[in-house]
Amino acid sequence: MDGQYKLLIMAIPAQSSAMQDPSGSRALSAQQIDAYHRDGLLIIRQLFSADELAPLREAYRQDPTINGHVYGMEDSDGQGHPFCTWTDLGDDIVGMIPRMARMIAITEALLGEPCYHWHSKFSVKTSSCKARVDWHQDFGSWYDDGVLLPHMLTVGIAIEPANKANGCVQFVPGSQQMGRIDHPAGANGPKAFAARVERARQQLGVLHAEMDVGDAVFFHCNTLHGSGLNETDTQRVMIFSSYNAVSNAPFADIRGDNKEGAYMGINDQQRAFRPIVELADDVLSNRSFRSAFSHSAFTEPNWNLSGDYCRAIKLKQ
Ligand SMILES: O=C(O)CCC(=O)C(=O)O
Repeated sequence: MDGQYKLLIMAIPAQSSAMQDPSGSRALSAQQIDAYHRDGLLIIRQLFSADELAPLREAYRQDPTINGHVYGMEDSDGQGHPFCTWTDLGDDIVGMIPRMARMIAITEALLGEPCYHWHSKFSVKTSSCKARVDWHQDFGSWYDDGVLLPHMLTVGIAIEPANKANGCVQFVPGSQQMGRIDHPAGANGPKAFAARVERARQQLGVLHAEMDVGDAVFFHCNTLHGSGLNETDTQRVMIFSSYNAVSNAPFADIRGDNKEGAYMGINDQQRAFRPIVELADDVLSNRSFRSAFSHSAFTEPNWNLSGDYCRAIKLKQ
């Protein structure tokens, strides 16, 4: 299955014209935008330089609990995959990255319209982490937040190198064309879902998104993805920032019971449209931030969920 797929990875080098002039569709070539719509993902090499991310890497190494806010998302084997989530964007590095011009310009070029911030998270595989991220589509749960259209995407940024051995993210390219799949629920749900994912993997192939520090992958909210175990003694540290189209803000009357996403503890106000205050692309290189992550309000996960849907669990520190 693996490796059947030959993705033409579009790369723009650091300090390319896209970053110097990150406005609208000029951020990407037409070929890159076409590739995203075909594959449901687009990898941009060196969207951030290692120097820009160095203070964040250092802060994470000093405090991998992120001020005590890391929790586990339980996988299908009952293991906790470390996450730490935020929706409000402040003036520390993690609050600034999602607002930087290059992030917004590329997101809007791919969505084809203005965007706002949905949420961001650290997603980490420590060397001791025995968890995987089970295959899923993000829209599987976001749909139940009351959004009408899958006009949403996520940017995954490698803060530390991500490779096959330490559990880089895996994608089924083109799977966004399947539309939203029913996620595990009810008696036959998990079996049918697993069979459908397996069919998709066989037919469309799997891409391991190996990334160096500063590389980024933009992916559609219906693109199937997940990740395996970290078999190394390195840390796989990534930030995922998700965006919704401004025109696609949730409607209360179509809101469902988002059991799959409830564990993150994000409320309706935090999902509603809030204008994004865009920042210049030099805020990291100019060190205009107050701290790496000490000035962000992280969400408090929902600890008390029961049933066979995603759960937040405490991690051993
Ligand atoms: O960190 C990973 O491996 C995947 C994270 C993910 O799938 C998600 O946050 O939706």
